[in-house]
Amino acid sequence: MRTDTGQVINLADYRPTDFVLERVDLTFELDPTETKVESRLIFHRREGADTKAPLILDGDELALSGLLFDQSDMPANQYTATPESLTIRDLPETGPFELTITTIINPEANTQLMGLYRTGGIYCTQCEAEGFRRITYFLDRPDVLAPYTVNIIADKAANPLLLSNGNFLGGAGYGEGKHFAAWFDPHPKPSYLFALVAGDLGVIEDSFTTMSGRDVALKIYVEHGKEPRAGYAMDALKRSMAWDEETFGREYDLDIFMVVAVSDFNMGAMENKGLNVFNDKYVLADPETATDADYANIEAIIAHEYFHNWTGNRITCRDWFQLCLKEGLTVYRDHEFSADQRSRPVKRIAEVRHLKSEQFPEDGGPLAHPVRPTTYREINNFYTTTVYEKGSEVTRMIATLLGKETFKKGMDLYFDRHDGQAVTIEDFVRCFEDASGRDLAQFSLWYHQAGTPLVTASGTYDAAGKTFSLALEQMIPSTPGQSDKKAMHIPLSVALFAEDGSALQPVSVTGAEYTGNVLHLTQRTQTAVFDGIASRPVVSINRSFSAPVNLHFDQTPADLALLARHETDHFARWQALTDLALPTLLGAARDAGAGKTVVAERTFIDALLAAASDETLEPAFRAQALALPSEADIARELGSNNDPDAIHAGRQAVMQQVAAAGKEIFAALLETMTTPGAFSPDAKSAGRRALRNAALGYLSHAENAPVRAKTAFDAANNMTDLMQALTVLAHRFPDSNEATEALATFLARYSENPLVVDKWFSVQATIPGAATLDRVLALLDNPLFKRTNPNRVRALVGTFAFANPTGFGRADGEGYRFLAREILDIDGRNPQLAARILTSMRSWRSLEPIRAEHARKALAEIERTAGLSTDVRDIVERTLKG
Ligand code: B3K
Ligand code: ZN
Repeated sequence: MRTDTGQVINLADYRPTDFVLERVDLTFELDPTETKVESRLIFHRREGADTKAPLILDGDELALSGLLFDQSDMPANQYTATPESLTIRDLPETGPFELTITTIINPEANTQLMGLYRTGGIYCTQCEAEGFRRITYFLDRPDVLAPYTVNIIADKAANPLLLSNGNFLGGAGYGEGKHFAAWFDPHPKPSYLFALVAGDLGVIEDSFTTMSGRDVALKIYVEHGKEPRAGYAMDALKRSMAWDEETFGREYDLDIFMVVAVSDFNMGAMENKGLNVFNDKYVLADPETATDADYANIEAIIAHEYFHNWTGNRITCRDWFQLCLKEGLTVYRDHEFSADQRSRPVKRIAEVRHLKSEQFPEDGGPLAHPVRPTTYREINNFYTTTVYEKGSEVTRMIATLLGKETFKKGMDLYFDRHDGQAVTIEDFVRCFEDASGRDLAQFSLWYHQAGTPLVTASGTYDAAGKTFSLALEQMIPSTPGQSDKKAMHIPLSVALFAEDGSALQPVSVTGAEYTGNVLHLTQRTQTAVFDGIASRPVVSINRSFSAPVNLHFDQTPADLALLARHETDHFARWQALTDLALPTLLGAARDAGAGKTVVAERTFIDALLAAASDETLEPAFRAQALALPSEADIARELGSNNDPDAIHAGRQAVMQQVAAAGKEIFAALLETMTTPGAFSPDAKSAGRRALRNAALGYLSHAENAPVRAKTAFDAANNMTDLMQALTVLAHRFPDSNEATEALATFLARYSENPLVVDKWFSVQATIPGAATLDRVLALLDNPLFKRTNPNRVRALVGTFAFANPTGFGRADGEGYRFLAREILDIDGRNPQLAARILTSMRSWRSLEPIRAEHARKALAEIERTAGLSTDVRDIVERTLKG
């Protein structure tokens, strides 16, 4: 493990390499514990570079076993090799030269899952961000692009499959029991996109004919026997390829596109050129084992990795500070894809829920950083929701500001101008400035200023003058390292409605630019005056969540109820329902904390039930409406002095009252929202299941008995229904025989399927209440708990810490101490995984003082430990400091 070196990398220090890499020729002789890697590199000194500068190649835990210069041994006094670097001096001032570097690595011992490692008997690589340097000494940075040839030699029986990036050149037998394969990737790429996979896997095959008529072979590799479960991923892949041609004019550029699913993987998936490697959780699905959410995730992630081929691979990042250049943009592209494949407003609601529950707390806590950071200690800690999801929102705002057509022009210009290059956010933004003629300097602050802006709005109506004035003020909270913030360019989609729900169109708007319903807030305070408004308007602000801001706008419950019923933007209807729910939920948390009776506001209950039973609305939307803001949402809105038990009790009491008032509606939904016929994962059917399952959840509150959920558990014929029934049983009635039996039945039925076993761990890790910690401790000793498998660790330890506020956050602090022990244990094997799970502590300062002190001590315990990885040290120090 690489322990912390304390080294800080700054954007301001960026400079190009002294040497230009022309081509890469790699030969792997695979062996589980002694893989030989021979790397032939052709370089020349960059024009204008220091003629004496040495070549310094990166390494990580490497040992050099051979070094040739133009095929002859390199004199020992001309180089220095350490595990972290290889420095070569006295290299030619001009002209190309060749280096041949040999290293021996041990894939079996690689528990970090970075570089070349083994999973389930398969050789597999993960090189982003800095994993390639664990394979061979290299200029391991994204602005060093070259074409790669890869030769793989391995035992034939154990590794019938030998895969790498690009197109297959050929293969043949190679000595006793061995064979080899050669691959060539003509598209210059950075090392982080390198991939190699070898082993014995099953495959499903298909093909895609591109817009210019080229046939591309499509292959998805999975463990033998799991082939039928890869069909949905293949379908999603073909839809993604067609969509990128239709929407962005982007055509695939190799003869083959491969996806390999592996079970030990640190994240979701990886966009290696032509050879995507996936966590099998985001490939494998069938009705019996995957939920509707799993299907939606597979579709989104298959699309995301495929879309990277243009946004990330063909055009890549100059340095890792530019990560959002590829990630924010590619998330935007996959969001748009899913919106087109499914229901746009429902997709938008899901995106905003995710943004608010994951990114807003990050932006409001000690780990806050700009979408384009300027400094880091460990780049792996910057694959965050800020870079990804806020980065996507920033791209979306560009589209909103410019309009669809001009945005498309800007994207076309970006693809034309920068294909084959490693570029910056400034290069990206300039394309939109050039395409639109608009100055985006102020807008660019979205990349540079951290913190979620707070927009405060207030309206006044002048009946005599028929004018409506909307006063707006923006405030950007201070964040670690950034206290003075400038006013930002915030695009707010605004519409006015009359009391009867009809739209009110202003004759003119002064005080702010207002184009196509978008009001441009560019100053700290600004008042927009809408002329020609015949009656008092009900105002809808930030429709479709046009800007990722917190909005304070005092609206009466009656006005919100009107928007919930009449807004033409369905996202805004959901927002109005949420705004109606929040005061009740916040009040309920306070009342429950003070031992007072909780009373839910009637307008809110009526509006919620009206939406739930409105048959003109799609079921998926109605299900979203019924899913009240989560306990984490309530904590975020309360902001400080949070008591998770009070928040939970208050929310449960509100659920109870909604359930009592809507009992008949929920019973009817349970009867009618069925999905007859064969199972289909399509969005419509999934929406019906979601609504029916929401009703089942409420009925468990109305009836306060496990009977109905048990019946649903027994009757379920798909994983979505089965999981919801199991969740209701385990969470609402954890001590009942029904819950115990259902958990046992579930495990007995699926113990051979690791992805379903993960669900079994997670559903128990999220049972509310202090007692769950004991259950989690017992589960750690369960023979099915595999510490080396990231999905399993996330399913139990991660889910407990991230998604169980009352269990993890129990008042005596035992949950935090448990996490500290686990983090230290995980860090010894897999620093990236440990650091990621540790971010669950990021909101510790907003806890009530006793819990906050327990949390701080647990963090300090980690901080004090010697030998921490860079990853964990970086997170723990920032979490304590910020
Ligand atoms: N680019 C990868 C993430 C790599 C994470 C490295 N720690 C997956 C993706 O965003 O598509
Ligand atoms: Zn990505």
